[in-house]
Amino acid sequence: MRTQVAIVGSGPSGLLLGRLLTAAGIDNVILERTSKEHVLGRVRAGVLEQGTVSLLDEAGAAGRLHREGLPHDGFSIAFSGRLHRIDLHGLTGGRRVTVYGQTEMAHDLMDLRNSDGATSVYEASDVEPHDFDTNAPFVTYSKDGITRRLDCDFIAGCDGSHGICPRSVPQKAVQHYERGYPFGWLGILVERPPVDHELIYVNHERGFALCSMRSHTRSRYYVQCPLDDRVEDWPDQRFWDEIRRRLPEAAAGHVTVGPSFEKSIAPLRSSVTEPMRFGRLFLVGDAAHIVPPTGAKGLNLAVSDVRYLFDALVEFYREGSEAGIDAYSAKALARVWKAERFSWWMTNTLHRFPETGPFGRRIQEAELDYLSRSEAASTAVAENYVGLPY
Ligand code: RFL
Ligand code: PHB
Repeated sequence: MRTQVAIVGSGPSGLLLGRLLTAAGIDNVILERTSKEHVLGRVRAGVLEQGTVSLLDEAGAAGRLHREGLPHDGFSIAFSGRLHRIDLHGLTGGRRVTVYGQTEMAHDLMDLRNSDGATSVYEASDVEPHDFDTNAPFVTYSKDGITRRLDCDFIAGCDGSHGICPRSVPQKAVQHYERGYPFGWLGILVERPPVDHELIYVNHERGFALCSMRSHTRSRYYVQCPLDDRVEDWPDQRFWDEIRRRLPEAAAGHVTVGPSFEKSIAPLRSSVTEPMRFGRLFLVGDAAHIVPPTGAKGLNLAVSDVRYLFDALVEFYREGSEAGIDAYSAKALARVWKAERFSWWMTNTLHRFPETGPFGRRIQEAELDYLSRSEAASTAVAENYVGLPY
């Protein structure tokens, strides 16, 4: 089989890149290790920046998002028994975010790919990129026990942090930056109305908590938990008791409990791989960088990478110019590092870090008190939360 762009991974970055390329007349094939159902079963991001929505619009994939997504003009941070609202709309000259599940976005993009008739191979095992330091790269994979070969012009590594593309890059050409955090997020989904019409991030002495949502009737909650906790340690009742203890009284009174239908624990990590291009292989999204979810940046960064790579590929195919391709890594990384910084800052400011002790706690209180009294500080948070310019 031959294509122009071989895309490894059918997460949001692979699907969106595929759709944009198809719409631009550039042939592409997606190779995904798992099944369609598995991709759609993962509950992850919920907050989309305006730039993300714009690119989905450009891809013709935002119809349902505009009907069902929830535009949010602000969010709140609870600390020391107080609530500080970040007025995203007022502080950023009218920008906002949209609450729409990553699962729904993946659904919409898969439906489009189906109607486009573009090729996706699900349950492709042993995917491996080859010869990407030449002008004739190819990818091998197995399907139904048969080894196959996909020749291409370029390989887009959209296969996440545990993917094969990030593992295939020449180790001596790579710089890897990494920071772990000594806790995870326990998240649940419940078919009950959210506590508030906007998100509430909570700094509490028992640990971080977040009240989010997927719709007016479906809530998503998270609490900070020890890294070695297991889902079985958290029956629903314990979760509800814990989140209510961490919330300010008024908000706690608005928690509508119900049976959770999804419960999972995610570790928190920051990492960046530099560069993001190796000859004819590009790393895109989580394959190149991970942020802790506190700033709601992971999916949005994957989408800005797609924006840069798509433009570069169009420039290559339409004008025969490699300038965009050559600039991809530096352009993407400039935005990535700013989102890394913001996500790290949000994480540091809102979580309980056992090792920093009372000093660290006082610094957090001072930081949050300053934030609540300074419009400049709140503006900086708002600007980053709605998304820095591409
Ligand atoms: P994905 O989504 O990990 O997709 C990669 C795909 O590649 C496949 N794959 C392979 N395919 C073929 N061969 C191989 N060897 C392969 N290895 C892997 C995988 O099966 C998968 O289908 O990466 P992508 O597309 O770059 O997308 C990144 C986003 O999924 C991620 O950044 C976000 O989910 C992060 N995130 C959030 N981001 C936001 O912007 N806003 C949020 O509110 C937000 N909340 C979150 C989050 C992530 C979370 N977790 C679970 C880490 C909340 C949580 C709890
Ligand atoms: C979510 O709704 O899953 C969500 C929202 C905001 C975050 C992280 C996750 O910062």
